[in-house]
Amino acid sequence: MSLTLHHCHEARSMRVLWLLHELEIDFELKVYPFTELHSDEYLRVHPLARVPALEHNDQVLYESGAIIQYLCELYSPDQLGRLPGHAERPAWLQWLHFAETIAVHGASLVQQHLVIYQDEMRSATVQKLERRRMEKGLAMLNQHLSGSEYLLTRFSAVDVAVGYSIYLARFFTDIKQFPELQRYYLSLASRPAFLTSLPKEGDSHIIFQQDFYTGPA
Ligand SMILES: N[C@@H](CCC(=O)N[C@@H](CS)C(=O)NCC(=O)O)C(=O)O
Repeated sequence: MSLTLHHCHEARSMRVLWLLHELEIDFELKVYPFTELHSDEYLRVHPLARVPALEHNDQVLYESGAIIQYLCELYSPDQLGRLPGHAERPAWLQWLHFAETIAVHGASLVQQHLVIYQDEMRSATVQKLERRRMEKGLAMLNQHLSGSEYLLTRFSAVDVAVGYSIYLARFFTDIKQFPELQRYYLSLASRPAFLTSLPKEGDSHIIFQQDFYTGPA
């Protein structure tokens, strides 16, 4: 069995890295600088030169949600996954994909704050819109989590998918305004597998050089 994850620190591939650590299976990790994905070699793995990409034997997958579902079905159908027929299967699928509803706004804010570095090219309107739409998603999560430890009845891979999206959102909004969500995130962020998926002290090529990026009010 050969399993290789292509990863950039703090990017969506962190979801897959975190999940692989939760699964406690052997894999090879290839880490790239975020700005250096466009080599001919990597374009042969992922035609859009993005991360994550997962190679499993002769199979290549490059959507984090699909990769999470694939890995759960192979390695943890009953613990981290929920198979068809399980009462929580519809909710499991919904949260898995809801993770991207939050993350797309985070990714847009990364572009606004970190990728576009000429001030005159940034848009205060786009920043406000993206942050507010992201916060609406976080508020909905906050409500859902009231009195619940996890998104489903027990920890599963959808907590990994959504947990990464909250990790990303924290750079652009103060999650203290969502107390249930903050409690949930802090609990996820203390898991050994999450901590192992973070960049290590001194790692270069991290995306976030600051703890918080302030935008227009
Ligand atoms: N929906 C995809 C999004 C993948 C994606 O856009 N990844 C970003 C990092 S978070 C990327 O590789 N960006 C590099 C680029 O766009 O050049 C997923 O969830 O895997």
